Amino acid sequence: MRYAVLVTGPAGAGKSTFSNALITHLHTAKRSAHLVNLDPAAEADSFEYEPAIDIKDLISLEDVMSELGYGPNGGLVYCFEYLLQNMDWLEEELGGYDDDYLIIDCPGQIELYTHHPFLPSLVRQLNRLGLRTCAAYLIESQFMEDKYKFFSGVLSAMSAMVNLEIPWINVMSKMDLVTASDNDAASGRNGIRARKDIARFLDPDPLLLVSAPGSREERTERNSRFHALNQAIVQLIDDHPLVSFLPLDLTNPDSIETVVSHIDYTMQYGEDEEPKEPHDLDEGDFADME
Ligand SMILES: Nc1nc2c(ncn2[C@@H]2O[C@H](COP(=O)(O)OP(=O)(O)OP(=O)(O)O)[C@@H](O)[C@H]2O)c(=O)[nH]1
Ligand SMILES: [Mg+2]
Repeated sequence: MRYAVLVTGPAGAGKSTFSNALITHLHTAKRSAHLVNLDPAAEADSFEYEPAIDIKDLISLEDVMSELGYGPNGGLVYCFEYLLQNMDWLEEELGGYDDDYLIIDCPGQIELYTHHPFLPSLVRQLNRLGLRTCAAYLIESQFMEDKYKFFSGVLSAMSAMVNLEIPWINVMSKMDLVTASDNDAASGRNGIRARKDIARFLDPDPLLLVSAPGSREERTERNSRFHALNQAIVQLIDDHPLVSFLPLDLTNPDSIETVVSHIDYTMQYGEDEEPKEPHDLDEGDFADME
């Protein structure tokens, strides 16, 4: 069985860094994992691991911009559409990987996750080719700085989930930039939070996060229409409680392990594997006991 993890999320969320960390972690656990780069704008020297499959071997943003005269955003959309029209290339590239774990590092253009047909088509193709696929959607811990920013992150995760309809986990990345301890203020670039405040964002109850009706916060909000809009959005999120986040702190191996075990579970990794027969013991196996 082949497995694919789509590492998704907005620009700069830490997708490429997480993809590399995931591969290092899987290799340490003696598991076979390969990087697939789907970002036609990625710099060649930005990868710690050489991508086993690289969209830039099919088409690169640089070529599209210089040869077809596209700007950077139109050029990216052109690259994705080109890949969709050349799926046999991807099929051929994937052909060499059996029983492998492919980490697919996706680009950060938000339109890919909201309305563009690229990722849903890609997922259909991967399913057709028999790959068991799940997605990890990353938003970074600075989204916890402010509840309105946070709700926009939750909405982007929801729309991406609804768009793709595959097993899914949401990850709050760069948790090393948030610290729960007053004694370690230097490490908390994105602010110091009490543990319970962090927990409120990771498993959010939106109605509790938003300012209560009649509260001082609500009364001092300059624009009551802004407040009403927020209430409506929060109610929507509350009515569809799809989103909670796993914290990811790349400086802590236990944190990566927890995220990996959720990905494995989500994809039912190893469920179809035949149990390995123990080899017959012979005298050599007892040599060091003598
Ligand atoms: N402190 C900290 N910085 C991180 C972490 N992950 C990524 N970064 C930094 O965040 C920036 C963006 O990281 P990338 O991994 O390139 O993010 P990306 O999502 O692949 O970005 P795009 O592909 O451009 O959308 C880089 O400067 C990284 O060094 C993290 O866990 N902690
Ligand atoms: Mg990247």
